[in-house]
Amino acid sequence: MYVAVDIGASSGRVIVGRIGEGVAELHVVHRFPNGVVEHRGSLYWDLDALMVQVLAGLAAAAEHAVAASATISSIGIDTWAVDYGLVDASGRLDSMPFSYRDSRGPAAVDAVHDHISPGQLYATNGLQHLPFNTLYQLATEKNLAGRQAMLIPDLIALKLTGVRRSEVTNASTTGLFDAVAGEWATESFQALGLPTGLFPPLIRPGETLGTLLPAVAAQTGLAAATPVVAVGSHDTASAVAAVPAAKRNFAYISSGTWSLVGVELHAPVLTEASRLANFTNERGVDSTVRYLRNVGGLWLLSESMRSWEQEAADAGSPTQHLGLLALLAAAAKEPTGGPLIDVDSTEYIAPGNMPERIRAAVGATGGALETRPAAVVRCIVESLAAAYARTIRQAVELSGQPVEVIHIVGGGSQNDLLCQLTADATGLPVLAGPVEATALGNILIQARAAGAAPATLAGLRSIVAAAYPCLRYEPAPRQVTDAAQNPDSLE
Ligand code: ADP
Ligand code: LRH
Repeated sequence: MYVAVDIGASSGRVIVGRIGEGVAELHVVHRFPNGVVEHRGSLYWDLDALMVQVLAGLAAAAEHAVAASATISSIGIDTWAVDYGLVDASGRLDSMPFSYRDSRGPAAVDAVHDHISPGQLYATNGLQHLPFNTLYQLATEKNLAGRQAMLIPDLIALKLTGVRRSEVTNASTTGLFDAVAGEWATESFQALGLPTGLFPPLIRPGETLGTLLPAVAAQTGLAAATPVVAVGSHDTASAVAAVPAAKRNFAYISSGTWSLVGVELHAPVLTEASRLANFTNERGVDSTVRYLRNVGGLWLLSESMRSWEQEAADAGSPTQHLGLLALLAAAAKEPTGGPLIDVDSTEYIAPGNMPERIRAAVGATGGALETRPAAVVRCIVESLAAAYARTIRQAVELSGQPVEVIHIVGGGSQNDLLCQLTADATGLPVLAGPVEATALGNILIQARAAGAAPATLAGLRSIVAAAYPCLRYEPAPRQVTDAAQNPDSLE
């Protein structure tokens, strides 16, 4: 049995998995919420609280294994990208890690670009410009002397094993990684005045990081010799590894807090057109390139729900708000063709008052959006589907990779309305699921490292396809003139 620690920006889980021929059995042993915490006007992740949950999850995994008369072969860790903590020589954290939703990254963008232009940066790192990319956050640090920067999954791994490494798929989201060489971009560190040893050395998915510290083993009931294996520690890299694609010509959407929309390539696309379209070349498992865009995600919906819940609580009727499924059902009954927003806009990154911001954005383009939650949810979901379609079309044009089918994985794959509207907007079939693709990708890489799963990504994906049949959404028939301009495959 393998254990996946998988923490997204809105929730985390610890999952135990068993892999066999055509078998990928998952058992969620621990689930917990995640979210930014505000402290003196800044936004952070409460790593101590997350570690409490990770340890509780590992203890639950140990109990599960005992009950099943099995042993835990290894542990893999993945989380959201970009963010890091600074540790001193003893491994102690300076402060809670900042969240990418904090305003400090955007504030440092111009200063970084004074040292390296956006064009120079893209030529090396091939990374989508997001104002919260690690390099902008690092530019705000006052004291890096004697400190090492550790990305969140690497930080959790450090706390479990005492070993410091930087997993390569997540390193590729820092802006300080060479997309062609697959190594740290030493010259970028130098140009920005950052110590070249700021991050620990790289480790690749499938390599063993270390074994549990005795204290961790004692606290969780796991064996002290249990290895922690590097997986695609960037959650999106693990999710893409587990996309159950049967053929080469697919696009994927990892749909959760964010939507990561793109194709898999074997070499980065570093053209000016790609930079201007703001596509990223993140590193995937097995040195693949995740050629994608970070498109706005279901954060727009969860954050809107948080506002409505708050409003209901303030009005003294905390139960008078609709839950997710009821909201989506109500939104499905709303008419098509209402106002759309640009879900990619950076104005939605920060928390707070989401429905008002959405209505203001619609208003700013001359439209009007009702305050009814169903209308707002319809606007969000339809805008997401439109952005998915636009992004896939661009990915095909910029990379030359044809697309015949779209796989949606992650929490958003359960959203019927989103899946159907995506099929309609793209004119392509959508295959939805699995929900827990990220944990599956995490576990499959561990199983392969143990010699218990196929060597190729295609082989790993065929296990997922056999174990988790997708739900298929066909695009609504288009009018004849429209259909003629939208052939079955995008090439
Ligand atoms: P992350 O890993 O980024 O935290 P997830 O992949 O867990 O995100 O996806 C979370 C999102 O999935 C939620 O914001 C919600 O919109 C959606 N979701 C979760 N459960 C369901 C469901 N039963 N039906 C439709 N959507 C769902
Ligand atoms: C998704 C994700 C995404 C990043 C964002 C910060 O969870 O890792 O790939 O762009 O979080």
